[in-house]
Amino acid sequence: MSAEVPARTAPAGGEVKRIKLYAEKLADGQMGYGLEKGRATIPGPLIELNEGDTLHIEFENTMDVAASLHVHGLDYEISSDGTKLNKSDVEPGGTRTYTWRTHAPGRRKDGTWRAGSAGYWHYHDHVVGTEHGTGGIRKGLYGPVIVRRKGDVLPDRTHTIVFNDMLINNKPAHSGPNFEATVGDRVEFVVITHGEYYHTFHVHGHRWADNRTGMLTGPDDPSQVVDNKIVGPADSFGFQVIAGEGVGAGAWMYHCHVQSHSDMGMVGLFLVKKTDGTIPGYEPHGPHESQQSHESH
Ligand SMILES: [Cu+2]
Repeated sequence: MSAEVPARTAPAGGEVKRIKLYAEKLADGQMGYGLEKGRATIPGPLIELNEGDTLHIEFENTMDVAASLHVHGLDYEISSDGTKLNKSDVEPGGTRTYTWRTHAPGRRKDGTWRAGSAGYWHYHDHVVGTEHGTGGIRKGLYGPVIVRRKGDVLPDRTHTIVFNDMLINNKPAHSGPNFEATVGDRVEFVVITHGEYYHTFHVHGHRWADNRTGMLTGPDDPSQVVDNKIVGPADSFGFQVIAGEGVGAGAWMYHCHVQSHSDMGMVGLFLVKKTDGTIPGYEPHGPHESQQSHESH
């Protein structure tokens, strides 16, 4: 159990990395990003970097409408903005390399402090439907980005939860997504909001610190500990929990806490199993397909 041995931590960055990313139409009319042709998902793949890394993304648009890639929080030149305004979108069938850079924090020559890139960020289309990508985002063209600082604690597993209009990860209302873990696992959540509404993200039985990492650095860390957070369009944050810590296994709900939104189905489950694989008091019913997760190695 990961909470009983020293946590693994992020190394220093400085690497130059390359990936391919595809924008694709999905069978149900939605749209997704994927690392391989035919494997697009909603949300798109988790992109993880360490402060100081550079990422070159060879982006291929396999769709019949122009699309793009626009990132929040990272450093990019205007040619990697991913907007029609700067002609950095990609025509149907076209490819373009977007370059994202990151940096560690440090003191400027004028004595002020420059923030580092570390954070829970996200990327999305900025072209489909309107010049703000309103149609692309609505159909699923979005995904998570994590930039870690040297020494940040690494999770066993990362899950992404996107409140997009009244849906979670573009799945039908009342159908999750659900995420599985075993008691003691160190589980990381990236929470992103898109669309027209403000929401409140709440998870049962677990809480986090309202700061960059979602974790307290020690007994004197003044960050507020919360289990509920208001989020609006294009907000993103993340945190880690030890699954079932102090509370045990169970089907723990997470949901938007705007009451009418919960009632309309903005609800999923954090399914925390005992080591024997069982979940006390939980009888699966209805659609409860578990989401793919990003396992750490
Ligand atoms: Cu809501």
